[in-house]
Amino acid sequence: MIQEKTKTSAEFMALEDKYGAHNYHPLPVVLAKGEGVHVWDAEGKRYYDFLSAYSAVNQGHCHPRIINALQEQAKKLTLTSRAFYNDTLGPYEQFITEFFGYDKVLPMNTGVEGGETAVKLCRKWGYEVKGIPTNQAKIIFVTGNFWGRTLAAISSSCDPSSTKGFGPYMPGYELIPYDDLKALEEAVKDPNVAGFMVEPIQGEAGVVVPDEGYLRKAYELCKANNVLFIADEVQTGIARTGKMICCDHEGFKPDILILGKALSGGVFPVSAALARDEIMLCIKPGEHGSTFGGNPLACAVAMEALKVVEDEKLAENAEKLGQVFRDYMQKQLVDKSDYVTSVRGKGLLNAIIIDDEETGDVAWNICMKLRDNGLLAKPTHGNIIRFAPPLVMTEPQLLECCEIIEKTILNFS
Ligand code: IF1
Repeated sequence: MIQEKTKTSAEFMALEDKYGAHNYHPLPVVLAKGEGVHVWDAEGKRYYDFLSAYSAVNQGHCHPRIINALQEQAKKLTLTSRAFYNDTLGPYEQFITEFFGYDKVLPMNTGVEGGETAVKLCRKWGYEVKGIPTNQAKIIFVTGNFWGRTLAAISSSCDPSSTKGFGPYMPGYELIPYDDLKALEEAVKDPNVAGFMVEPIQGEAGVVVPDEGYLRKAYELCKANNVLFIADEVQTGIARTGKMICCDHEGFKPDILILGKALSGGVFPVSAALARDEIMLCIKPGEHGSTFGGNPLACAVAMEALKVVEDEKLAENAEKLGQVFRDYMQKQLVDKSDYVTSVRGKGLLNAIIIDDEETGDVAWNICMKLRDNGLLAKPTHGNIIRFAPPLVMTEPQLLECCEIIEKTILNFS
């Protein structure tokens, strides 16, 4: 049998262009292998991964313990559907609810399904517990939010690239500015408001960090007005910002916690909505779910992925290395480069802001040069470059990456 010649990166990109929907504009690099903080392209060139699949690979690519959990479970039972019980879902539900301190979990697959679950739980609670008149429930979102691509998710977006051409939109949503307690204080006075859904740090918007205390005060305003505080921790959760969930920085527990991405270490789509019984039991048998939600493979992978985060102290590492990263960027780039106006973030969710009003593609070209220099990152919203490496990175590796970023930008023209 003639050995098929391995394709070049160009050939792989051509295949995607010819046979795949054009719903992305990827950086031109074709990845073929991942291990820990590194990925390799089709020609065998190694890179540091500074995107971590948008914070889904916090535990590092192909973590051996998580891969092993996947392989072992895959040999036994992968999917039963929820038509029957199975021997992994209950132990997983006990594990994850004890891990995060909630009564119950509703297991789903993608982050946006976690968000949809939270919206449905919140509305149902609004009618059955708060006593909002039928179909009058409102949920408050903030400008700059991003929680996925479904029609329910984009209905809360104010970004034309998410909304244009997909109307009509879901009713019952209200938008207020992010990091604006006055606006929230006004909005929650409406007796028909059932919930407030917010990202503790806005990822897609460009790693927008609210003022210290905003989240805690927002939570207190919700509490005082019998409104559910819903934390979308799909991107900020699972140790990314230096705590297990980002709300831990301000010492309160969201009424509904949405997790996804690194809940599986990037090995399998696993998401979850966690809540206390008063909220969770508003959804009755047959009112919500999904074919793959809580499947045995997902349960085995997610349990091991969470154990890895705890055993390897990834939150502590993210807290420590995040400070090193921001200090380095401030000293070597913000203070020295005409291109970089600021650095911001928490833990290992950070971004630098590129001053490129005139061209609009400086950030992209910097990312192309970073790729040439062996580090992968991608801009968001034009002039913001997000830097989010796997949380298993060591300090020497981080410093090596800081030098790559510094050299690339200081030599950029
Ligand atoms: C893409 C963005 C990041 C999320 C938050 C829910 C979801 C996401 C805070 C939905 C998903 C992903 C989507 C992915 C790229 C990535 C992304 F650029 F799109 F916005 F991270 F910032 N809540 N974010 O960030 O989770 O359904 O995707 O599993 O669509 O390209 P999902």
